[in-house]
Amino acid sequence: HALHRALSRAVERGELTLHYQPQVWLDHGGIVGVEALLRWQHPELGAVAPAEFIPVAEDSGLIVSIGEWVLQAALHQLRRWRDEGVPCPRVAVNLSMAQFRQPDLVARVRAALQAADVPPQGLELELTEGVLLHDAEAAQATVRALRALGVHLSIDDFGTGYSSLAQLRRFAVQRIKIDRSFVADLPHDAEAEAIVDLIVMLAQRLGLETLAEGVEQPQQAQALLARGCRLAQGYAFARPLPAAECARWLRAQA
Ligand code: G
Ligand code: G
Ligand code: MN
Ligand code: NA
Repeated sequence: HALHRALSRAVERGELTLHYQPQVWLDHGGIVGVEALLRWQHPELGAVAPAEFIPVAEDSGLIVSIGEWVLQAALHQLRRWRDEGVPCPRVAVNLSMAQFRQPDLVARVRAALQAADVPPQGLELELTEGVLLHDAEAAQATVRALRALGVHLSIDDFGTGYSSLAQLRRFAVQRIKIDRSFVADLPHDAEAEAIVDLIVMLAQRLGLETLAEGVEQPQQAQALLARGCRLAQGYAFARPLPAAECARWLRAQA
């Protein structure tokens, strides 16, 4: 597979970069953190979309080494921002299933935090619902160990996967990210409203925060806040931005 061959060299050739998308409090606009999102610029292919290359990386196992690079790069960026006085409490990193299942994941995360000199509270790991389904015993142990280390955990794309409500109770994450497909149909679609209501209510009862993804319009932000969702991310606030632009955005907000 040509894409796979190209991707396998992307890290060493420095073709991967991270963009950062701010996450904000809906009520007062304060900054919660940023999500690190991979970008790949290939010399001949140009910009390859994550939707195209992440599945290739996942199927081939390359996601483990790429994900390790993402973790280190995101934490070093946060370190630089802190040194420069850029206000950013936390960076969120997407963790794929294969990474989550590495036996030495917790040690790797601890080492990456130490290498970047970032406290565990400065890192959030975004898990997918699939992570919770597979080998529930081992997954619970990993989640507990990560929490004990002090990193924040969230469930990404919530509502699109197959996890049951019972799984949420067993896994000690702090936050649910409401998938943008539900947010897209707010505020006037009764079914989308019902689903968002259900997720927010469930989260509140379990003591979890909710963050809405893909908020593009102020009316969506208002509808979410009215329904008890306090955190958001989306084009209404900022697109995923190159580090320098994100730093300017963060400074301007503070
Ligand atoms: O960045 P959007 O712009 O297109 O990202 C598309 C998809 O790629 C999202 O589902 C996102 O979770 C995933 N993605 C982006 N960056 C990373 C990453 O560093 N690791 C993993 N595993 N997935 C990522
Ligand atoms: O990891 P996750 O699946 O949450 O990835 C976030 C994805 O959502 C990225 O592809 C990012 O570019 C995209 N995204 C971020 N904000 C918006 C938005 O307001 N609208 C839409 N349609 N996509 C968004
Ligand atoms: Mn994500
Ligand atoms: Na998502």
